[in-house]
Amino acid sequence: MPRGHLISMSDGHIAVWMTEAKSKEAQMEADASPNAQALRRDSLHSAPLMQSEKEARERIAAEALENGNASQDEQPKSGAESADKRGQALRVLVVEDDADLCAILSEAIVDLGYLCATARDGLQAWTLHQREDFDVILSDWNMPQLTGLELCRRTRTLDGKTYTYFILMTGMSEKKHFLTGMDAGADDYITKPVDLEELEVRLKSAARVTSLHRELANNNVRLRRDSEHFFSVARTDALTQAGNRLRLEEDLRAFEARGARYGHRHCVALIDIDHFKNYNDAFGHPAGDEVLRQVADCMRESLRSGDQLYRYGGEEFLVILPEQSLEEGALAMERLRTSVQSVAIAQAPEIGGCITVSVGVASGARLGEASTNACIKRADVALYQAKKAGRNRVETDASEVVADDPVAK
Ligand code: GH3
Ligand code: MG
Ligand code: MG
Ligand code: MG
Repeated sequence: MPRGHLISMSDGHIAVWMTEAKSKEAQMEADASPNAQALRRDSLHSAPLMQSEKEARERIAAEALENGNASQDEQPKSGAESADKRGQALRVLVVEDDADLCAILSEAIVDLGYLCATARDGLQAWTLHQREDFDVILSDWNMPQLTGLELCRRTRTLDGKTYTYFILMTGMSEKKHFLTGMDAGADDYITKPVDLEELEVRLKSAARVTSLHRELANNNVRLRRDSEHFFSVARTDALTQAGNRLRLEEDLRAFEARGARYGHRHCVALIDIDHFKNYNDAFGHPAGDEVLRQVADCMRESLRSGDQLYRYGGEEFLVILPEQSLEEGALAMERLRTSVQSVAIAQAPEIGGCITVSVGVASGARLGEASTNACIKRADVALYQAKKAGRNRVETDASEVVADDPVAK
C-alpha cells in the first residue's frame, strides 16, 4: 500500500504525497508496461497515484490503523542531500499523462528521499501547484488541456517568496525546443526516455537552487524588517518615545501638502513644562527625565488616535491635530493641560503645587506662508502669552482671531 499525504483536488480526485509504495498489483501492472521496461531499475516500484478520494482515504486510514499511528503525518526518509536548508524534503510534482511513466518517476523520486505528488495533465497540475506551491515541477511537454510549456509560463507568475524549479521533459531532442522551454521560464530539461541517474542529478541541482532562493528571500525579509526598524528609531525620541524633529519636519510637510491640495486643515500646539529648571534643580536631572517620560505618556493618552506628539526640544513638546479648527484644537489642549496637572507630580518646594504645562495653539500653514515652520512660530507666540499670563494655561494664536473677525477687518 502506498503511504503518504493526501492532497484533495477540486475535481473529486486526490493526489498522494508518496513516501513509500508497495502495491504489488500496481507494481506488476507497471512492470509490464513498455515504459517500465525501458526505465526499470531494481529499486523501483510503482503505484496508482491519482485515485478516487474515497478509495485513497480508505487506504490511508486502513494503513494508519495497521501501523497504530496516522500515516498522513509520516515524513519520508530524507537524507541530507534530499533535504533543503529548512531540513525539509524537496516537494516535487510530477506532471505526466502517461500513467506508467508517471508512476515510475514518482517512485524513483520517493526512493531518492523526496516528497512527490503527481498530476496527469497540465491543468490539474496548475490547480494543485497554486495551492501547494511545489519546490520542483517535473513536467511532460505534450499533454492534454495545458501543455508543459504553458504550465511553466503560469508557474513563473507565482514566483515570489518561494521559487519553483521547473524541469521540462520531452521526447523532442532538437535544441530549438529546449530554447523555447528556457524562454518560457524552465530551469532545466530532460529528454525521454528518462535516465534516472540524470534525473537524480537534476533534482540535486533543483534542491540547491530552491534552497538558495529561500535563503535569499528570508534575508530580504530580514533586511526590510531591519530597515523599517531603523527608519522608525531614527525618527523617535529615545527618552519619551515621542516623534523627534526629523519626523516632525516630514509630517508637517506632508500635512501642509495635503492642506494645499485637498483643503484639509490642521492645528499645531506647542507645550512647555512650567518651571522645569526648578524641578531639575530640586530633584536632580534623572528625576527630571522621569517627569519628561511621565508627562509624555500622559499627553499621549489624552490625545485622539490621529493626533501626533513630538518632542520639540528640552522640555517642549509639539502636537499636530489633524482636521481640527483653532477652537477645537484649543479645547483638546485644555483637556491635555488638565490631565498633566491631574498626574499631580510635586513641583520644587519654592514653586509649590504640581507639574503643569503651558500651551500655545495655532492653525496650520496659511495661504501665502512661505515656510512650513511659520505655524510653529505663531504657536510659539501664543505659548509666550500663556507663560506671561501666569503659566498652566492654553492660549490661541491671536493674529488668527483678528484675521477671521469681520468686524476687525
Ligand atoms: P518656564 O516655565 O519659563 O518654561 O521655565 P523653565 O524652567 O521650564 O524653563 P527654562 O528654559 O529656564 O529651563 C528649561 C529646563 O529644562 C532646563 C533644562 O535643564 C531642562 N531640561 C531640558 N531638557 C531636559 C532633559 O532632557 N532632561 C532633564 N532632566 N531636564 C531637561
Ligand atoms: Mg505527453
Ligand atoms: Mg522651554
Ligand atoms: Mg519650561
